Amino acid sequence: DTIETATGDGRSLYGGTVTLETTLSGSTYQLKDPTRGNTYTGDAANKTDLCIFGICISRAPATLFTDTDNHWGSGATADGSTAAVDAQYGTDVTWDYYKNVHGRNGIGNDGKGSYNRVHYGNSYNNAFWDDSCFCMTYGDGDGTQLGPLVALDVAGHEMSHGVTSKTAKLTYSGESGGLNEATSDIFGSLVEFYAGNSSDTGDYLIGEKIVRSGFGRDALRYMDKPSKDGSSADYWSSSVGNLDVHYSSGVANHFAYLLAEGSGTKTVNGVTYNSPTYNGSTLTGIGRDKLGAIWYRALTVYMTSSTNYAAARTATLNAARDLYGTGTTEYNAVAAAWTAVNVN
Ligand code: ASN
Ligand code: ZN
Ligand code: CA
Repeated sequence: DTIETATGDGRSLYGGTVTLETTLSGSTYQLKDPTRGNTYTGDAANKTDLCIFGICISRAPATLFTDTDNHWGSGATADGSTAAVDAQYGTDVTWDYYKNVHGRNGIGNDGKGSYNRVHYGNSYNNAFWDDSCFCMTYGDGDGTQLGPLVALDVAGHEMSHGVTSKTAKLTYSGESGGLNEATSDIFGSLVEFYAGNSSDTGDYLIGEKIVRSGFGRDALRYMDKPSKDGSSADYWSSSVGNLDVHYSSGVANHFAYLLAEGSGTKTVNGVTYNSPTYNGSTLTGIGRDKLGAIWYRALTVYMTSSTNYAAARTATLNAARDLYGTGTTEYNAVAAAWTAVNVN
């Protein structure tokens, strides 16, 4: 069969109708993007992996989605691939974000794509990155607490775990684990802003599109005030490394929000935030683009597997020095935002 690149479209769950670059193999379209390293999306068919300590006895499949008309997802040509449209679109946008904003060519900066598996398990309320398959996996949610976990910020979060795995390799426990998680929340959110999708606008909430009424709040996590989730830390303390990594991440998520947007009350894309500081200081933000540039350079140049919060302060200050110079507004804002989350 002849293989060529085609342009199709998909009706997504959360992002409206989106453009998808696909592969035409003979007369069959595949949900595989030759313009982004052949990143593809497959069906896990409600199966699960059987793994112990990273060794897998069996794996859920990733059966490549195919279509006859290159119009994917629900609607007139319903083909069961709706969640797949969101996952493929999410990793497309994340690919573009890293390439166009940070000059990074794919997760490993080698031009190679990864893959998504959707419909993992039954009523599975999670999504995850897995180093052993180098892939992203998404549950459909139980429909009560969560819907399909394929929104932009979730896809950006999971794919960013791959970037961390290829760069700083932050160990997934203790303070470094919190920094690993925060890296995924920060870039997942910056991806959402970058997408500029009017159906899923950028915000500092994580998972706002996937939560359902049974979840009891309007997002999984809140970067302006992480403790709004009932578990995350707003500020560093000597015990923060004992928390689950999705809660110790709060300190860095809060830092990132404060660095970009500043303290106090602010409305962005219709969402109002109110971000406190440890020392009562008033901060002025330097914007999302500079947050992204500083965090990306810190992650890829200065952080290591054992970076803790004190070392993250140094890493981001080094990055700000490289990018903007010592004593600049940006450099001073990094220092002030860490101090405002009690990292000194
Ligand atoms: N959704 C979670 C995450 O990506 C899965 C996990 O607990 N690792 O962080
Ligand atoms: Zn994560
Ligand atoms: Ca979000």
